Amino acid sequence: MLLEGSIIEKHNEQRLRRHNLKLASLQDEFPETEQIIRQIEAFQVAIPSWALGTGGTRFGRFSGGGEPRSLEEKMEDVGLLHQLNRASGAISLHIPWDVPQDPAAIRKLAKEYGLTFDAVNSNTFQDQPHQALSYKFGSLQHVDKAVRKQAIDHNIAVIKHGVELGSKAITVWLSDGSCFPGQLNFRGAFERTLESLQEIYQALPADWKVFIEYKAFEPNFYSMTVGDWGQSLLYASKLGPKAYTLVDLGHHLPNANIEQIVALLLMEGKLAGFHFNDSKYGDDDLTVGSINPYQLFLIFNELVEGMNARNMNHAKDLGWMIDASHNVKDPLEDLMQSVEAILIAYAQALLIDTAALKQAQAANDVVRCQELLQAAYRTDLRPLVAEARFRKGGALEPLELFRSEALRNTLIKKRGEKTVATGL
Ligand code: PSV
Ligand code: MN
Ligand code: MN
Repeated sequence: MLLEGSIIEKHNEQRLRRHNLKLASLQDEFPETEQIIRQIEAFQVAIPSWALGTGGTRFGRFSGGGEPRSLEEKMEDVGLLHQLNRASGAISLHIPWDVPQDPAAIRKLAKEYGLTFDAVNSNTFQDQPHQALSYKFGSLQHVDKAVRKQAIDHNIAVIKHGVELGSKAITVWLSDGSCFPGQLNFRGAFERTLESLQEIYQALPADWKVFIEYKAFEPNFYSMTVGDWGQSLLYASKLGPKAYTLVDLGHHLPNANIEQIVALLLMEGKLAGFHFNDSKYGDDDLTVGSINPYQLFLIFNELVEGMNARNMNHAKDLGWMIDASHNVKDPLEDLMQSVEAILIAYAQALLIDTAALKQAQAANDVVRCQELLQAAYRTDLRPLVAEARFRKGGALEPLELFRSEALRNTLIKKRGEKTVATGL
């Protein structure tokens, strides 16, 4: 562990009086605070292994130093995050960026850090150095059966890696599609992709799920073979009960009503979970809640309402993950901000007076509906999130502690100024 427990205790002692005052004021106003704190305590958000280094863009990459050089160091980073916020107890691996050489040792390390392995991700959007056939014109959709087989085999190998680590799902994101009209027969591409996915589906262990992630554009700019939730849901429905649709918030066309998509996928029992991030234009992968926190809150409103209606376990029945990374922030600080934004939105959604909202909806009282939502959204629930963290041994102000202890410098000293994490 990079951080001694006593440092967190000291940090908390210095802030406890102020924190308790803010908490008491919320407890005074809202009888449901205790219940909300407990629900936040149970909630964990998985960290993608590829967000621990500076993301970069296709124009350049500016490392901040001390980036993890191996899977073990990525786990060390997530372990540190989890120690600080007690809400990042899972890591999601991307193969082949994170191939575990010694699974037993990796599992042992995860245990030491208190981490579990979230969904594993396959990668058929890049050609790897020793790969026989190219994915330039697609992978699971490819017109050449041999390329499809190579991509299918890769996905099956990813499942095997996941089994060794205790993951329970594979996320398939395909860059397949076309860049120009006429390049692709849409129906043919769909059918070939479905057939390939069926083979991957057959390889799933009994207790596994496959998450089909859609994306409107990039790297293909005319059509994407899994371009929207309709297409993903078609694949998931045709595949069977172990297949679900994964929503990455940045993968929609501008102004899409993501909360409505989420509500309907949940209603159909086909929502896999999330890749949380935020965006202004496209797949910007910006820090969660940095551009449009109200949308995030509205999504959580649908989630809480829908999961309650279906008697679902908020913490366990969906996949909660971040997919954000970029060029200008310290990746660990950025992830702390993202996790915090998710927990705040969740807490605010839990605060909504749902009985009153139902009544107002039934009475077509549109003004009251808006007032009820915004009353929750405009309440500062940060003390509840901090309290949940505190009760689990985390820091009241994780970001502040990360800075005051100069933890990035510790990482730089350990790993070097010019390290590059494997990934995009
Ligand atoms: C694609 O844009 C994506 O969102 C998928 O989840 C990939 O696995 C990930 O980003 C790769 O960076
Ligand atoms: Mn994603
Ligand atoms: Mn993306």
